[in-house]
Amino acid sequence: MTAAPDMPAGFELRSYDVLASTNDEAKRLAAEGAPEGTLVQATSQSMGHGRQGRRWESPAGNLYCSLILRPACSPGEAAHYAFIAALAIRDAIAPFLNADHELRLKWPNDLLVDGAKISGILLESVLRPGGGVEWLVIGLGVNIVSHPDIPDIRTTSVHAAGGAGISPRHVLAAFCAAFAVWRARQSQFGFAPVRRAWLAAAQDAGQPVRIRHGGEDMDGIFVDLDESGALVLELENGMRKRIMAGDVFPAQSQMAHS
Ligand code: BT5
Repeated sequence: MTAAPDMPAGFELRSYDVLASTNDEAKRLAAEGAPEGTLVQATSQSMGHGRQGRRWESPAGNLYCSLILRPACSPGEAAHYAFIAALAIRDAIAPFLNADHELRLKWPNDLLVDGAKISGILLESVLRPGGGVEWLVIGLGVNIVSHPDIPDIRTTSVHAAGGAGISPRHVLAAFCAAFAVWRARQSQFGFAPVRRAWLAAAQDAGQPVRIRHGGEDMDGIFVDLDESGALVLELENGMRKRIMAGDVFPAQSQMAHS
């Protein structure tokens, strides 16, 4: 394996052996004033987490990292960073996968290879008293050498999909480079190019899906991603509903959470 690459300009890496959660450490550092571009990476996590306190399995060998940003934006615009991060992870790992694998983006925050989860993203932010974003932490979990056995969901890793020999540090450096490119596009042209690229790679776009949120299910066609990052669901009666949070399942599938 080649030497660990440096991070691109604008990113400052802090590496740890074991952390409870890189997001928790990044939030602590952000509250203490750590600058934009700080990256917190751990070899493994003892209490890695996803949305709603779900557990993120975090054995050594995979990528666990959190990026601190201080964007001058509204909370609504901050949500765009989940899509920018997903595209950047896609760009970072896609060149290493065998061509016969299909890498898709799942609303709002997952990456799937042939339908199996390879990565999850967790955005956490704190607002200023005036309402703007004080800081934003983007947590990335990418399965590189291993993937957990989890009842009801399929998982995979970069190695399982053909990318042997790639280290977490290589994936992180590639992520940072791609993230900078997508962020520059967004600041120049707004959310439109990110939205278009994300939709073109989205799992289940244009398909019948079931959305599960807060114990309730809603069925419809996944017709769009709107300017705020909401999934637009067309119901049977033709009405369109904006979904801000929840889990998406293909219609008529075995439905566990994602
Ligand atoms: C996510 O949550 O997918 C976001 C995960 C973010 C993890 C990163 S790691 C670095 C940083 N520090 C943290 O503490 N977190 C972030 P969600 O959509 O809620 O999905 C969680 C679900 O994914 C779990 O309930 C499992 O079903 C599944 N899962 C857990 N570990 C997994 C893994 N390693 N690979 C694939 N799926 C996993």
